[in-house]
Amino acid sequence: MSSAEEDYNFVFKVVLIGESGVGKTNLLSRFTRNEFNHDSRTTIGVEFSTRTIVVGDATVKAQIWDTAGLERYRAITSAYYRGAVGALVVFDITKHQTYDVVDRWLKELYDHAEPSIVVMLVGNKTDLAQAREVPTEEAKMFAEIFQKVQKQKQRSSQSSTVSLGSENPESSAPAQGEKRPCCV
Ligand SMILES: Nc1nc2c(ncn2[C@@H]2O[C@H](COP(=O)(O)OP(=O)(O)OP(=O)(O)O)[C@@H](O)[C@H]2O)c(=O)[nH]1
Ligand SMILES: [Mg+2]
Repeated sequence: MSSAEEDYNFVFKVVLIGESGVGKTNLLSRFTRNEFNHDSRTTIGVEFSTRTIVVGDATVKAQIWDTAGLERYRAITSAYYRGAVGALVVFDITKHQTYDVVDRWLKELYDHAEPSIVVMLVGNKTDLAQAREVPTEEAKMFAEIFQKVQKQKQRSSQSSTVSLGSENPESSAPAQGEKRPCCV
């Protein structure tokens, strides 16, 4: 490959989701360019940036998709969840309303993304601790409960797939010498 930036072993797609104004675009610009903008404009649709990092022996290119939080772009943005291996669900610790709707964002995510997606809940704007409306413990507890429920769901869907696949194998195989009615 031509440049160091292009020299990588894996590309991981990650999506940033959450209410408008929680700071998704700034999280991304800080991570990819170390930039912060005090009056950034609302994102229209989706944008993406990348940053290549070394993890153990592998060089990983994180391809991070920043989505618009505004409701009117929802149909466009949810189309970008497909193929993502990770998602950051972001809320603003100084605005309880942005935390109250996190479960809606999660539902939206799981409706469109792979069930195996790794999700992280991010309480942003921690520099404004004096205006905090969402206690850390509350958000932590929510994340832990959500993770447990999600794991249980995954386990039960895996076991039902196995039992569907292996259910009564004799019933689908014709007995020796027996002829099954078939199609024309
Ligand atoms: N104090 C403080 N302000 C922040 C922080 N992150 C973002 N902001 C400010 O919050 C406002 C919204 O930030 P954005 O990054 O544009 O928010 P967004 O989530 O991308 O919003 P949409 O694109 O509309 O979905 C901007 O004025 C930012 O400067 C932070 O960590 N601390
Ligand atoms: Mg934005």
